[in-house]
Amino acid sequence: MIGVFDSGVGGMTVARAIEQALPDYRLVYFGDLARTPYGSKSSDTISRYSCQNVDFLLSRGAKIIVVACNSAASVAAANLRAAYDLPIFEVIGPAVAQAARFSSRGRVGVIGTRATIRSGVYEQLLQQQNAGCRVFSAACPLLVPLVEEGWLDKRETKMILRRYLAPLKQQQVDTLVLGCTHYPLLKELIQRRIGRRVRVIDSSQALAAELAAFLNANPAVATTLSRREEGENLYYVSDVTEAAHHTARRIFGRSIDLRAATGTGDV
Ligand code: DGN
Repeated sequence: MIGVFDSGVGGMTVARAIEQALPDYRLVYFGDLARTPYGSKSSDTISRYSCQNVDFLLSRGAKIIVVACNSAASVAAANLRAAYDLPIFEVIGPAVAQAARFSSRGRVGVIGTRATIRSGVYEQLLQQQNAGCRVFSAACPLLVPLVEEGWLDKRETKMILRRYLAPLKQQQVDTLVLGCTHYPLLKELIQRRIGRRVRVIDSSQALAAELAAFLNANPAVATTLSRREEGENLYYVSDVTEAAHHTARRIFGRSIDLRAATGTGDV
Protein backbone atom coordinates (compact mmCIF):
# COMPACT_ATOMS: atom_id res chain seq x y z
CA MET A 1 0.00 0.00 0.00
CA ILE A 2 1.02 3.62 -0.47
CA GLY A 3 0.65 5.16 2.99
CA VAL A 4 -0.36 8.82 3.16
CA PHE A 5 -0.81 10.91 6.30
CA ASP A 6 -1.83 14.39 7.34
CA SER A 7 -3.04 16.07 10.51
CA GLY A 8 -6.58 16.00 9.14
CA VAL A 9 -8.44 16.01 5.87
CA GLY A 10 -6.16 18.43 3.95
CA GLY A 11 -3.81 15.63 2.88
CA MET A 12 -6.72 14.07 1.01
CA THR A 13 -5.98 16.63 -1.72
CA VAL A 14 -2.67 14.77 -2.12
CA ALA A 15 -4.30 11.33 -1.81
CA ARG A 16 -6.70 12.26 -4.59
CA ALA A 17 -3.85 13.34 -6.88
CA ILE A 18 -2.11 10.00 -6.16
CA GLU A 19 -5.32 8.06 -6.86
CA GLN A 20 -5.57 9.80 -10.22
CA ALA A 21 -1.90 9.40 -11.19
CA LEU A 22 -1.57 5.81 -9.94
CA PRO A 23 -5.01 4.21 -10.22
CA ASP A 24 -3.60 0.66 -10.15
CA TYR A 25 -2.05 0.95 -6.71
CA ARG A 26 -3.79 0.73 -3.36
CA LEU A 27 -3.52 3.56 -0.90
CA VAL A 28 -4.08 3.80 2.84
CA TYR A 29 -4.68 7.24 4.32
CA PHE A 30 -4.50 8.43 7.90
CA GLY A 31 -5.82 11.83 9.01
CA ASP A 32 -5.05 12.66 12.62
CA LEU A 33 -8.28 14.56 13.24
CA ALA A 34 -8.23 13.93 16.97
CA ARG A 35 -5.00 15.94 17.27
CA THR A 36 -5.33 18.45 14.47
CA PRO A 37 -4.07 21.12 13.93
CA TYR A 38 -0.37 20.24 13.93
CA GLY A 39 0.68 23.64 12.66
CA SER A 40 0.47 25.34 16.05
CA LYS A 41 2.30 22.60 17.96
CA SER A 42 5.99 22.34 18.85
CA SER A 43 8.44 20.58 16.54
CA ASP A 44 8.98 17.79 19.09
CA THR A 45 5.29 17.06 19.31
CA ILE A 46 4.82 17.10 15.53
CA SER A 47 7.78 14.73 15.15
CA ARG A 48 6.39 12.34 17.75
CA TYR A 49 2.93 12.33 16.16
CA SER A 50 4.49 11.80 12.73
CA CYS A 51 6.33 8.67 13.91
CA GLN A 52 3.11 7.32 15.41
CA ASN A 53 1.29 8.00 12.15
CA VAL A 54 3.95 6.13 10.17
CA ASP A 55 3.73 3.19 12.60
CA PHE A 56 -0.03 3.08 12.08
CA LEU A 57 0.32 3.10 8.28
CA LEU A 58 2.98 0.36 8.45
CA SER A 59 0.60 -1.73 10.57
CA ARG A 60 -1.92 -1.40 7.72
CA GLY A 61 0.56 -2.61 5.10
CA ALA A 62 2.17 0.62 3.82
CA LYS A 63 5.49 0.11 2.02
CA ILE A 64 5.95 3.71 0.97
CA ILE A 65 5.11 6.80 3.03
CA VAL A 66 3.85 10.14 1.74
CA VAL A 67 3.94 12.96 4.27
CA ALA A 68 0.95 14.93 2.95
CA CYS A 69 1.38 17.67 5.54
CA ASN A 70 3.79 20.56 5.19
CA SER A 71 3.93 21.07 8.95
CA ALA A 72 5.07 17.49 9.48
CA ALA A 73 7.36 17.54 6.43
CA SER A 74 9.06 20.76 7.52
CA VAL A 75 10.02 19.54 10.98
CA ALA A 76 9.91 15.73 10.83
CA ALA A 77 10.85 14.48 7.33
CA ALA A 78 14.57 14.20 8.13
CA ASN A 79 13.84 12.30 11.38
CA LEU A 80 11.44 9.97 9.60
CA ARG A 81 14.00 9.22 6.89
CA ALA A 82 16.59 8.43 9.57
CA ALA A 83 14.20 6.28 11.61
CA TYR A 84 12.47 4.22 8.88
CA ASP A 85 14.05 2.16 6.17
CA LEU A 86 11.50 2.78 3.42
CA PRO A 87 10.92 5.42 0.73
CA ILE A 88 9.50 8.61 2.23
CA PHE A 89 8.01 11.32 0.02
CA GLU A 90 6.85 14.73 1.12
CA VAL A 91 5.09 17.76 -0.30
CA ILE A 92 7.66 20.53 0.13
CA GLY A 93 10.32 19.45 -2.40
CA PRO A 94 7.91 19.33 -5.38
CA ALA A 95 6.40 22.71 -4.43
CA VAL A 96 9.82 24.33 -4.25
CA ALA A 97 10.87 22.84 -7.60
CA GLN A 98 7.75 24.26 -9.27
CA ALA A 99 8.10 27.69 -7.66
CA ALA A 100 11.76 27.93 -8.69
CA ARG A 101 10.81 26.93 -12.23
CA PHE A 102 7.79 29.16 -12.69
CA SER A 103 8.69 32.35 -10.84
CA SER A 104 9.17 35.01 -13.51
CA ARG A 105 10.68 37.76 -11.34
CA GLY A 106 12.02 35.75 -8.41
CA ARG A 107 9.42 37.06 -5.96
CA VAL A 108 7.84 34.05 -4.31
CA GLY A 109 5.17 34.13 -1.62
CA VAL A 110 4.66 31.18 0.71
CA ILE A 111 1.67 30.67 2.97
CA GLY A 112 1.48 27.90 5.53
CA THR A 113 0.92 27.04 9.15
CA ARG A 114 3.01 28.57 11.95
CA ALA A 115 5.17 25.44 12.18
CA THR A 116 5.96 25.44 8.45
CA ILE A 117 6.69 29.16 8.23
CA ARG A 118 8.74 29.12 11.47
CA SER A 119 10.89 26.27 10.10
CA GLY A 120 12.14 28.52 7.25
CA VAL A 121 12.33 25.43 5.03
CA TYR A 122 10.81 27.10 1.97
CA GLU A 123 13.25 30.06 2.11
CA GLN A 124 16.18 27.71 2.54
CA LEU A 125 15.25 25.36 -0.31
CA LEU A 126 14.12 28.10 -2.71
CA GLN A 127 17.35 29.97 -2.24
CA GLN A 128 19.34 26.78 -2.80
CA GLN A 129 17.62 26.39 -6.17
CA ASN A 130 17.63 30.05 -7.13
CA ALA A 131 20.06 32.23 -5.18
CA GLY A 132 18.48 35.48 -6.38
CA CYS A 133 14.98 34.50 -5.33
CA ARG A 134 13.24 36.61 -2.68
CA VAL A 135 10.79 34.77 -0.48
CA PHE A 136 7.94 36.44 1.40
CA SER A 137 6.16 34.18 3.81
CA ALA A 138 3.05 34.46 5.91
CA ALA A 139 1.71 32.12 8.59
CA CYS A 140 -2.06 31.69 8.24
CA PRO A 141 -3.05 29.72 11.36
CA LEU A 142 -6.79 30.32 11.01
CA LEU A 143 -7.12 28.66 7.61
CA VAL A 144 -6.79 25.00 8.65
CA PRO A 145 -9.63 25.16 11.21
CA LEU A 146 -11.79 26.96 8.63
CA VAL A 147 -11.16 24.21 6.07
CA GLU A 148 -11.71 21.45 8.64
CA GLU A 149 -15.04 23.13 9.47
CA GLY A 150 -15.94 23.25 5.79
CA TRP A 151 -16.12 27.05 5.78
CA LEU A 152 -14.83 27.19 2.24
CA ASP A 153 -16.96 29.94 0.84
CA LYS A 154 -17.99 32.02 3.84
CA ARG A 155 -17.69 35.77 4.07
CA GLU A 156 -15.54 35.41 7.21
CA THR A 157 -13.09 33.15 5.36
CA LYS A 158 -12.77 35.72 2.57
CA MET A 159 -12.12 38.48 5.12
CA ILE A 160 -9.41 36.47 6.87
CA LEU A 161 -7.79 35.60 3.54
CA ARG A 162 -7.79 39.25 2.52
CA ARG A 163 -5.94 40.11 5.72
CA TYR A 164 -3.38 37.30 5.38
CA LEU A 165 -2.65 37.94 1.71
CA ALA A 166 -2.41 41.75 1.85
CA PRO A 167 1.33 41.89 2.74
CA LEU A 168 2.17 39.42 -0.05
CA LYS A 169 0.15 41.41 -2.52
CA GLN A 170 1.99 44.51 -1.44
CA GLN A 171 5.31 42.75 -2.10
CA GLN A 172 4.07 41.98 -5.62
CA VAL A 173 4.85 38.31 -5.52
CA ASP A 174 4.65 36.63 -8.94
CA THR A 175 4.23 33.12 -7.54
CA LEU A 176 2.41 31.93 -4.44
CA VAL A 177 3.07 28.52 -2.90
CA LEU A 178 0.20 26.89 -1.01
CA GLY A 179 2.48 25.55 1.72
CA CYS A 180 -0.26 23.59 3.45
CA THR A 181 -2.23 20.69 2.01
CA HIS A 182 -5.49 22.15 3.34
CA TYR A 183 -5.18 25.27 1.20
CA PRO A 184 -5.99 23.76 -2.24
CA LEU A 185 -9.57 23.71 -0.98
CA LEU A 186 -9.38 27.50 -0.86
CA LYS A 187 -7.40 27.79 -4.09
CA GLU A 188 -10.02 29.67 -6.08
CA LEU A 189 -10.60 32.21 -3.29
CA ILE A 190 -6.84 32.64 -2.88
CA GLN A 191 -6.31 33.07 -6.61
CA ARG A 192 -9.03 35.72 -6.74
CA ARG A 193 -7.60 37.60 -3.79
CA ILE A 194 -3.92 37.50 -4.81
CA GLY A 195 -4.71 38.31 -8.45
CA ARG A 196 -4.96 36.30 -11.65
CA ARG A 197 -1.42 37.14 -12.73
CA VAL A 198 0.12 35.34 -9.78
CA ARG A 199 0.78 31.64 -10.32
CA VAL A 200 -0.62 29.70 -7.39
CA ILE A 201 1.23 26.44 -6.72
CA ASP A 202 -0.34 23.37 -5.17
CA SER A 203 2.21 20.56 -4.95
CA SER A 204 -0.18 17.58 -4.91
CA GLN A 205 0.06 16.81 -8.62
CA ALA A 206 3.82 17.29 -8.77
CA LEU A 207 4.20 14.96 -5.80
CA ALA A 208 2.01 12.32 -7.46
CA ALA A 209 4.11 12.60 -10.63
CA GLU A 210 7.31 12.22 -8.60
CA LEU A 211 5.91 9.09 -6.96
CA ALA A 212 4.84 7.64 -10.33
CA ALA A 213 8.33 8.27 -11.76
CA PHE A 214 9.90 6.61 -8.71
CA LEU A 215 7.76 3.48 -9.11
CA ASN A 216 8.61 3.29 -12.80
CA ALA A 217 12.29 3.54 -12.03
CA ASN A 218 12.09 1.10 -9.09
CA PRO A 219 10.03 -1.93 -10.17
CA ALA A 220 11.35 -3.94 -7.21
CA VAL A 221 9.60 -1.51 -4.85
CA ALA A 222 6.52 -1.28 -7.08
CA THR A 223 5.99 -5.06 -6.89
CA THR A 224 5.81 -4.94 -3.08
CA LEU A 225 2.77 -2.63 -3.27
CA SER A 226 -0.76 -3.93 -3.08
CA ARG A 227 -2.84 -3.48 -6.27
CA ARG A 228 -6.31 -2.01 -6.57
CA GLU A 229 -7.81 -5.34 -7.65
CA GLU A 230 -6.88 -6.62 -4.15
CA GLY A 231 -9.23 -4.12 -2.47
CA GLU A 232 -10.40 -0.55 -2.08
CA ASN A 233 -8.33 2.36 -0.89
CA LEU A 234 -8.66 2.82 2.86
CA TYR A 235 -9.29 6.12 4.60
CA TYR A 236 -8.68 6.21 8.34
CA VAL A 237 -9.09 9.14 10.73
CA SER A 238 -8.42 9.30 14.47
CA ASP A 239 -11.80 10.98 14.97
CA VAL A 240 -14.74 10.49 12.64
CA THR A 241 -16.64 13.77 12.34
CA GLU A 242 -19.48 15.10 10.25
CA ALA A 243 -17.28 17.94 8.94
CA ALA A 244 -14.63 15.42 7.81
CA HIS A 245 -17.22 13.47 5.80
CA HIS A 246 -18.36 16.66 4.21
CA THR A 247 -14.85 17.87 3.29
CA ALA A 248 -13.81 14.42 2.04
CA ARG A 249 -16.82 14.35 -0.26
CA ARG A 250 -15.89 17.77 -1.53
CA ILE A 251 -12.29 16.72 -2.26
CA PHE A 252 -13.06 13.40 -3.96
CA GLY A 253 -16.41 14.25 -5.50
CA ARG A 254 -17.80 11.07 -3.95
CA SER A 255 -18.61 9.91 -0.48
CA ILE A 256 -15.66 8.38 1.38
CA ASP A 257 -15.98 5.62 3.94
CA LEU A 258 -14.04 7.17 6.84
CA ARG A 259 -12.88 4.45 9.20
CA ALA A 260 -12.07 5.07 12.85
CA ALA A 261 -8.39 4.41 13.56
CA THR A 262 -7.65 3.20 17.04
CA GLY A 263 -4.33 2.68 18.76
CA THR A 264 -2.59 5.33 16.69
CA GLY A 265 -0.57 6.89 19.47
CA ASP A 266 -0.89 8.79 22.69
CA VAL A 267 -4.12 10.65 21.93
N1 DGN B 1 -2.27 20.04 6.04
C1 DGN B 1 -1.30 20.40 7.04
C2 DGN B 1 -0.10 21.08 6.39
O1 DGN B 1 0.09 20.90 5.19
O2 DGN B 1 0.67 21.76 7.06
C3 DGN B 1 -1.98 21.26 8.08
C4 DGN B 1 -1.30 21.21 9.36
C5 DGN B 1 -2.15 21.57 10.52
O3 DGN B 1 -2.60 20.70 11.18
N2 DGN B 1 -2.37 22.77 10.81
